[in-house]
Order: sequence, then C-alpha cells, then structure tokens
Amino acid sequence: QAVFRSNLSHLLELVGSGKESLIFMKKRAKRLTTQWALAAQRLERKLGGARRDQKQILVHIGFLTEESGDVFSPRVLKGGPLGEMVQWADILTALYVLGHGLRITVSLKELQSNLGVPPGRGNCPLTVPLPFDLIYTDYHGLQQMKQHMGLSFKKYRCRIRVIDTFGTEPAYNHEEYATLHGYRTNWGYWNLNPKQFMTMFPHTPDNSFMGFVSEELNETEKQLVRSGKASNMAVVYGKEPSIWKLQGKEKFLSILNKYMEIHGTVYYESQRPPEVPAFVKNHGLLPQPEFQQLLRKAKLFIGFGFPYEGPAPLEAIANGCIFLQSRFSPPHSSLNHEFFRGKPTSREVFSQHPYAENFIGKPHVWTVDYNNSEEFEAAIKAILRTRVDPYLPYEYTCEGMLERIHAYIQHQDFCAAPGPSPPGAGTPQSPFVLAPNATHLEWARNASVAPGAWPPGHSLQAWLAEAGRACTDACLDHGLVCEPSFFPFLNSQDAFLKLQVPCDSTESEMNHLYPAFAQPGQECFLQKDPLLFSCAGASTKYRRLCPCRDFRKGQVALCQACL
Ligand code: U2F
Repeated sequence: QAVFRSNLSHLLELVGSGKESLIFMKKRAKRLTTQWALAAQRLERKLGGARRDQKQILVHIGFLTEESGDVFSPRVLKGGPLGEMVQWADILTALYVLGHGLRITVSLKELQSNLGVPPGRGNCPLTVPLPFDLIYTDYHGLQQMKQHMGLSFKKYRCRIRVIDTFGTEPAYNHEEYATLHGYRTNWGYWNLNPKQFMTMFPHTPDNSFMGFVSEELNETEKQLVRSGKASNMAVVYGKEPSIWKLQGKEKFLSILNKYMEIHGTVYYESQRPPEVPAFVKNHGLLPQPEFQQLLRKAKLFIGFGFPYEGPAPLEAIANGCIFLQSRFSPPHSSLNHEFFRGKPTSREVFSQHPYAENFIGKPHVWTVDYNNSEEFEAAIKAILRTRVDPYLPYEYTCEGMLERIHAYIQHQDFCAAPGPSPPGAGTPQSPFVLAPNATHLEWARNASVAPGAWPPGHSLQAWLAEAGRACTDACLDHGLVCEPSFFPFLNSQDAFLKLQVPCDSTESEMNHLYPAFAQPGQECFLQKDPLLFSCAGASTKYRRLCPCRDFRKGQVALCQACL
C-alpha cells in the first residue's frame, strides 16, 4: 500500500548532486514542497481511501549520463533548454509524493548496479530478475538498457516508460512498417506500446500525456498580482541569444515598442553583451523564482516563434500575463523544419505553442500572423485593453499531475496479454450499437468488458471521420478525445456494418490509418497489426474509423470514469 509523502528531504538526497542540472531539479522540488503537500492532501481526500499499490520504481535519466554526452547540464546556467529539467524534477517529485519506492540513476554504472547487471557483462545472454515494477527513462536511457540488460530487456520492456517530449507516433514506432514506409528516424522503431511514450503536452493520445507542473497562485497572491501589474510591460519569451537572430523580428518589435516597455531574460556573458536592441531591458537569465516575479509584474509575454512548446508560457499565464505568439502558416513539422527533423512524429505545429492556443486560447492566448503588421498591431492594442486573471489548467497543477500519474500507475499495464484478437478468421462481434440519431456507434449497455478494463468501455463512442481527417481531430470535433486502446473493439467488419458503411469488400492490411473506408472503391480496410493502431495520421483517400472517449474537465488524459 502506497502512502502519500509530504516531506521531500529524502527525495532531495536521492537526487544526488554535482551537476548543475541536478541542482536545478532539487531547488525546484524544494521550492514547490508546500504545493505538492497540499495537492497530495486534496487527492487523498478525492480518492476516498482507495487502495494504491506501492511500486518499486527506477528512474534513469539517460540524457544526463556522461555516456550520452550530457549536453544539457553545462547549458543550465546559459539559457539552454530547462524544459526537460522542469519535467524530470516534477516526475521525480510526483512519484515520491505518491509514496512509491524510488531509485534514481544518472550514470551507466549506477544503472547497471541497480539492475543487478555485473559491470562488463551487459551483453551476456542472462535474464536477471528485475527488482523494479516500473522504469521511467528517455530515449538515451532506453538505448543504454538495450545494450546492458541482455535478455532481460526483452522480457521487461513492458515495464518501461519513455519520457519523450514531442511524442512518438505509431507509424514511427513499428520497426518493420517504419522501415518499409519511410518513417524510420534516429529515435523511433522500438515496437513498444505507443502509450509507453509519455509526452510533455497532450500532443497525440497515442502516447500518454505526462506533463509537468506550474506554480499555482493562492487567492492572496492572485490579488497581489492583480494590483501589482504594470499595464505596459512586456517580457520576451526566450533565454537563448539565438532567438534574437530570428528574421523579421525588427518590424514587430518596433511596433511593440510603440506601446510597451520590453523586457528580456536573455543569457549573456559579462564580456560580451547580448545582441538585443537598445530599447530592450535585458535582465540576463534569471533564477526560476525571480523569473516568476518578473512575470507577475508583466502584462504581456511575447513569443518570437522559438522555443517550441516549453513550460514558460504556462507559467506566464499562471502569473496573469497574456501570451502573444505567432501563427505558423504553413505549419512547422519534421518535414519542413530543422528542429523537428528526425523526430518520430508527423505532427504539424500551427503556432509556437499549440497547447496554449487550443487548450487555453483567448483571452489568455492570442495567436496572430506576425508578418501582417496590421493584425499584429491590432492585437497589441486589444491586449492593452484586456484584463485577465491568472489561469492554470488543472492538468498542470500539482494535484492534476498527481492524479494523472496515480491513474497511470494503478491502471496501465503493458505486460498483460493483449486484448481482443485482431480480425481474421472469426471476426469478433463489436460491442457497439448504432446511436439513436445514427451518426455514430455507442457502447452497447449489455456489452461485457474484461473486468478491470481501463479506460472502461462505456466512455467510448465510435465515429467515422471525414476524408483527410485524423482520428485525433475527428474526436475533438465531437468534444471527445481519441482513445487508441479501444481500436481493437472497432477493428471488425461488424463495426462497419453497424455504422451502415457500404463496404463492397473488406481487406486486412498493415497501415496506420486502418480501420478505414476508402470511398472510391467502396472498400473497407481493417488493421492487421494492433501495434499500428494510431490516432494520428490522415489521408484524403480514407475516412478513418475512430474510437473516441469523453474526458474529465481540465484533465484530458483521463475519462470521466477513469479514476
Ligand atoms: C523548451 O525548453 P525551454 O527551456 O526553452 O523552455 P522554456 O519555456 O523557456 O522554459 C523552461 C523553464 O525556464 C525557466 C522557466 C521555465 O520553467 O521558469 N526560466 C528561468 O528559469 N529563467 C529565465 O530567465 C527564463 C526561464 C521545451 F520545454 C523543450 O522541451 C524543448 O526542447 C525546447 C526547444 O523547443 O523548448
């Protein structure tokens, strides 16, 4: 039985020291201790004493190991990406607060000793019993485990969770398919269950959304923020000097400068002042708490287009700023942008921070075309007239993160035997019925589900997407979210039949867009390999058959009945 913890001093010892990255993480965990403790109390009350199994968990942060080059630690104090550090700090704290047994490794040697692999014997064909129920790592760590766990890797890979910022889509994860169809990248092709990859934002429901936290203001703090705002102060998003080299910024910066005082937190070395325009007040890279204080005073947080999808805009909005960002047209993706190239996803990014745009939106988030000076100027003027209160989506609060990880730990099991068999000889009866208005399928009231199935079946609806629409989007169109674990229930001739889709023929093939209906030849296609079920992906050739589910307000990862 796991017991919630509120004292983090043992966690701080477990994290170790020496590297700047570890120091950053420890400071963050310590600073947020009270928030985590309060969140734990609230969640405990909410769960009403439900039993939680205590797990033994290994956290191996691969990108911080010397063996993978540890390129991040030396950049912590120089404006390099802190987003990853923020997320790992919060994952460690959440696992600890939830009361699980925790080991943390940031070197290959520590990894081997914790796995019980004798040094230098990594490749021996032994299966050593694994003393952990779960392992959280990243792509670097995964590679290291594959090299050093011998046969145990194969046996225990279902216990691994991969923290993967931007996500891995099923087409890239399936080794054979990726190789045959041009989806092979430096990272993908591990043949894991796509839900084992855990992302920083809810990019695609094919992966699990892990997230991180942002500090939540109490009522007194909110009041102070309201009264202490400087109405014309803007802070620029970006701590690396390179963002000031982005082309075209002079035009929109000079417009902004007409209306607001512009502040920056750009890293610089004392001998070399940063290349920022003279009218920008640069504070240099600030420690996190001071950065938050600056945001509390500012009215506007403005993005220049990079970095993509970081924590800072959520922090700005949580501290009562409006976030202004550029729309990308055409969208950025691994096909057209260097930063995304080689990442195992085809996701198209329509603005600097799609989560802020789609999950938060106005009045907190304004997404405009920076190349259109009139649109940009109009937005600045409108923002100056707009009052907003600090806002933080529940899923990014400490309680929201604890709730989500708790649910994953207690319910996600990738080691269990696979669910319903894929179609073939005896196509299974789908547990659906046509909804009364005949637009979609609903879970039949009397349909049985395996006991303990999670998410539970009755949270499900099945929709036939329009041609060219991915299931990710098709479900959102109906106020729902795609739920890949339900694909097997839909992957049958019977489901098409119930939806009254006129299939002239039905084939079963490997294609990440299946099950789907191809209008031209009236052909129905079923998915041959369950590993390829994918919410992401679209083609104008197909109308995809999509499993959608409801979700809890402010917690898109969990269905209504998922707790
Ligand atoms: C993202 O990483 P970044 O580190 O660039 O993300 P940011 O949104 O800038 O925020 C990271 C943290 O930096 C902190 C701030 C954030 O929590 O409080 N900070 C600070 O301590 N001092 C300052 O002066 C300014 C900010 C993303 F998260 C990564 O996954 C990507 O790899 C990267 C590139 O797209 O962008």
